[in-house]
Amino acid sequence: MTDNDTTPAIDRSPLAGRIVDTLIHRIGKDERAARKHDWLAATILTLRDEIIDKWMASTRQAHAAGAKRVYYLSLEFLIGRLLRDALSNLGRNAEVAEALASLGVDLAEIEEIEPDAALGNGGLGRLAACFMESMATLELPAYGYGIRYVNGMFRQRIDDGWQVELPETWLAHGNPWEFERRESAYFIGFGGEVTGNEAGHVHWKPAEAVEAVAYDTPVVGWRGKRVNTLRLWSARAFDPIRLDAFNAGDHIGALAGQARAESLVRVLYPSDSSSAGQELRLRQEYFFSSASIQDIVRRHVQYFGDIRTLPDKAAIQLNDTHPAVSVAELMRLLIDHHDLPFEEAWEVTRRTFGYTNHTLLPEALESWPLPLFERLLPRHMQLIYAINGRVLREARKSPSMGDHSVAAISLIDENGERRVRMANLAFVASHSVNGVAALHTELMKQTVFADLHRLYPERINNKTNGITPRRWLMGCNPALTALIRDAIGPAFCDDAAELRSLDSFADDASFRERFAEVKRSNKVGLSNFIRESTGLRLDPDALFDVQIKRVHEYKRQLLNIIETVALYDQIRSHPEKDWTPRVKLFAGKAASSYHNAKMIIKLANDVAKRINSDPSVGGLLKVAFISNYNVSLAERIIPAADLSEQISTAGMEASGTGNMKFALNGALTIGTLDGANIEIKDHVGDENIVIFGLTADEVAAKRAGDYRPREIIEGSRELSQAVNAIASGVFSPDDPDRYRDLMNGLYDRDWFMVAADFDGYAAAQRSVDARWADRSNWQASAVRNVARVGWFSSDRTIGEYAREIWGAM
Ligand code: 26W
Repeated sequence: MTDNDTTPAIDRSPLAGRIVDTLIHRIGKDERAARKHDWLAATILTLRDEIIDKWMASTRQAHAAGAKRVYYLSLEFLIGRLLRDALSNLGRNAEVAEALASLGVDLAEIEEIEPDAALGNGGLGRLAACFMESMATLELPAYGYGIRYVNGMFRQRIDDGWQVELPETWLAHGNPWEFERRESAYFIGFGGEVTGNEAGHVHWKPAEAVEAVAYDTPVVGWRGKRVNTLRLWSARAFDPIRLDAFNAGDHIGALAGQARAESLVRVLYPSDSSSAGQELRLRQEYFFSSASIQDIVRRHVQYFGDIRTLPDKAAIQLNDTHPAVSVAELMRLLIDHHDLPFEEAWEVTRRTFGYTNHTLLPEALESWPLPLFERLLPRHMQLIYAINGRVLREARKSPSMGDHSVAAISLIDENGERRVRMANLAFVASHSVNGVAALHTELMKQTVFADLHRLYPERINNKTNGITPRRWLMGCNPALTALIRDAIGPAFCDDAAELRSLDSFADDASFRERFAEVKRSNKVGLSNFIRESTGLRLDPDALFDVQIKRVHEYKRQLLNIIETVALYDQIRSHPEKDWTPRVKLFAGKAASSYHNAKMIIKLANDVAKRINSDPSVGGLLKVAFISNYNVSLAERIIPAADLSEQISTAGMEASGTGNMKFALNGALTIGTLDGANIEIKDHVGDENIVIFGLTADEVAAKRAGDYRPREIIEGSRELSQAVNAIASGVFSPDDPDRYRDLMNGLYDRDWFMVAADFDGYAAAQRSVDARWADRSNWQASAVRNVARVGWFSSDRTIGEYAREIWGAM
């Protein structure tokens, strides 16, 4: 920071004056003592003061209009950093940068130290964040509800190639964006017993309870037209300290209640491999569901008086089944607190809820052991039995429902240990059940929800995911945004479909030239970042081939790594050939209890180490694993990508949203016919995407038949050499057997069909090399990708939800 004594206060803009005022009076520092974090906080607080007026106006407007409100319930909100988004949505970027510069502060530098709000795992959480921004942009009165995790998603460090999980301390410097709402607090009970009186009134007397306290963060829509609220719940004990125990000398035990309450909001998805972990997860789900439903009901009654009109004035969307217990909670409030008869309560509930499914993976379909559920939520268990009775009676009336179908529809899984099926609960209690891409929605109908779909054929619908172009183009790629604006004007900033006008520029050599320059400078920026953080030097003229996402076997990072090994082998055997210089970039976290995913991370690092230090491949191939993948890292990497890896086993990726972000930033996709890749192909055209591999039907047929991966591996020279090299320790000389099991998994079972798709993938990669050689053609395809993926804006998606599910537009 500069020596401020020489800056005459008189030259300061009013905005600069306000920032300094905030620094002094709210942070308690003067300009000399202020450090970057203080300037960041002062800037955010100053901006927040301005946002508050719009925020209140938005609330008043919705109230005056008697508008229907949308409630988006999600256990994850991966919102990342907020300052840049807020500044650009308010159109205040230049002004704030100037004010800060006059104070000797660099806006870009303080933006860079804002911590990522990493309150999510991956796609589902980031989708919730994009949706929040689009709902504000489309001026829908909407609230997001979730948990204010103190630590959120773990921070990933790579130690000698291994993933190490560290707590993310995003709140360490406080959170200037949020408002604590001490007045919005709710009682959340657990356990205890249920009694009934002669009048038929049921009473639940919980054995323990915590208080849910709201923290509100403003969400600013594009052009600041509307500001919505993201309301995250924290937990506190009713008795922060038991004085009797404390005075008796039990100083730790006296604080146990508070510690217990806080454990509820400590981390995102504590490992669910132990039953203690499982119970905590169910407690989290009920905690935030109950607080949110109580809040929604309170607001409705306050504004509209009669709880029976709830469905006309509120739409509640369940982001996957994590908040599905909300269904039983609303039923409980309607019946036990508002005296509605069961049938009427059920009608209100069904008209209010919608459910979005995000995965068909059986291990990700939530179900709770019945004894656990009953012990923790005895009243909700009764209501679930009652709902189940009603649904099963209805099912039995339908002639097409045999015993098998009725059992599949039941909310209780009776196979083995009895469990409560949350997806079935969410399905029967919603008027709309949607998938997140066309293929995914079809597969929902054919597989997990086949019987429910026959009983309620109108219910399942598709809403293909989208991404907000404010963050994923204008925010992360200002150079490309400026170039597009020069070419086609600013209309695309308000309507991403307008990007279409860029299409003809694909044929304009001078535009392609400038487009290529933007990409190159983004690649230089990323290379510098990687050099600073890992020491690795990259050639910005090489093809940047990128796979960044959660590490999971179905996403097949392993396919990419094995192909990298095969390519390495070929370059070494034929150094004389005209190889395309490539950089393979990986980033992603593995769930802490997911052994194979962690081995895949280690393998990527081992392969990188060997290849990067082998002089015989020269500069032709480099591999990097970048640690701690999060939203901010994605914003840095995506604008610099040439090739986007979307190579999941067909039928397994519900949609993918990274695929959309890359295409919007001018990367070509190499991918399978899975999730939204299929729709991206339809939009960009077959000639502007590289598709390979089995289709979802073919995968299903192979799994049902006799798939023999060993024969396939042995039949492919390239594949068997790569797999054998990995299995025999070529990349792990310090522990030659390290990858034995991982590779044997491919020989013996290969559930994710890496072997079946390998040759197709390798051939597709060589066709990428050939395309890359014709650089102007490549650039033309890249431009067409940008021009043709405007449809994947989350504004389009939210418009569809609002009209077709929420009745709110
Ligand atoms: C056990 C609970 C559980 C299960 C799965 C928690 C979290 C998950 C995933 C992380 C859910 C998820 O992120 N799904 C992704 O949702 C995106 C948004 O719809 C899709 O684009 C991705 O294909 C899907 O994997």
